[in-house]
Amino acid sequence: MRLMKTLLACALLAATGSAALAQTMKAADVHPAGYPTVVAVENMGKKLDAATQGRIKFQMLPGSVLGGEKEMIEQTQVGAIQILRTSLGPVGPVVPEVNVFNMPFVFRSIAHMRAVIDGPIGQELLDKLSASPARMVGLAWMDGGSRSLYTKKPVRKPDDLKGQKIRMMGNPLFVDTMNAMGGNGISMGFGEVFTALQTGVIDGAENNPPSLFTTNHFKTGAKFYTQTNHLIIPEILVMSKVAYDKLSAADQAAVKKAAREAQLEQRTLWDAAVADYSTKLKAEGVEFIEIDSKPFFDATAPVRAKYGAAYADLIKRIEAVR
Ligand code: GTR
Repeated sequence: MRLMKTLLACALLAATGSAALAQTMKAADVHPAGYPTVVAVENMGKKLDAATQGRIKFQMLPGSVLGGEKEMIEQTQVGAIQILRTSLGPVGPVVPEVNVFNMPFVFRSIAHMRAVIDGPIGQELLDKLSASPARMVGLAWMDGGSRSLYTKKPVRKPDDLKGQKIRMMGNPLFVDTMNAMGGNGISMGFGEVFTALQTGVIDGAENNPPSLFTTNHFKTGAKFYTQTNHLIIPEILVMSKVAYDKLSAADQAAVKKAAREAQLEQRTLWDAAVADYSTKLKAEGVEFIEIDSKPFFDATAPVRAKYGAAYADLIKRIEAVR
């Protein structure tokens, strides 16, 4: 009887103990509800809730409610956001080691990028981010497709970009990329692009079909979508180190497992979204201009030389991935 009572007391203590450690994590994304990254992270939260008996839950905050990516990265670093899905682009200025994936034409194709992020190099880069002083833990990669130019005047070759101000994500590497491609790169947050296009502060931008559609940027007259595919940048899912360090080893492992599953689930959602939004963009009158991207590849060689020097061996390994 006494033993029973002691066991019961222990069980009760364990239950209240774990309840006290329960964390509702703010999960943030610039994209709206329903976007592939948002859905995959929501599903990850549901799985974690079940796997940890409610110790870990996600509160999804989509649609830039907590700011642009630069601001959200800062909030994640200090622990105000616990889970962040962001493009790797704006992470580059904080963790320079990841810039290798941000270089123009570093991946031959989306299939090549996927093979790299799914394999040892992908894991190495997540680990480098986690080991950096940035106070973020790299959990998983997601697909951001490939980025192409959209402008108000058709562009077919680097010369057509002369004098055109093109919005790029906040990272000097991208401004250099656009300048090398023939235009004038302007660094700006995602949330400012619509008004900047509308008022003529910029003449164009670059992104994948789901982002071009959901932001309505094409409604500003930027309806020539030139298939340059100059940047294939993976998205990254990170956790604030502040939150991660509070978890037990078992819960940390559960988070990493669920994140890896989210990486693969998002890919399926992504492929469907690209097909769906490309059809919708065409129906809205967006002209997809097929081009030979070689002149843009050649024009950006100095950017790869400048930024790639620091990762020469890694780039050779990336190229060797089939
Ligand atoms: C999207 C990406 C976002 C954001 C945006 C941008 O493709 O998913 O994370 O980086 O591009 O251009 O700022």
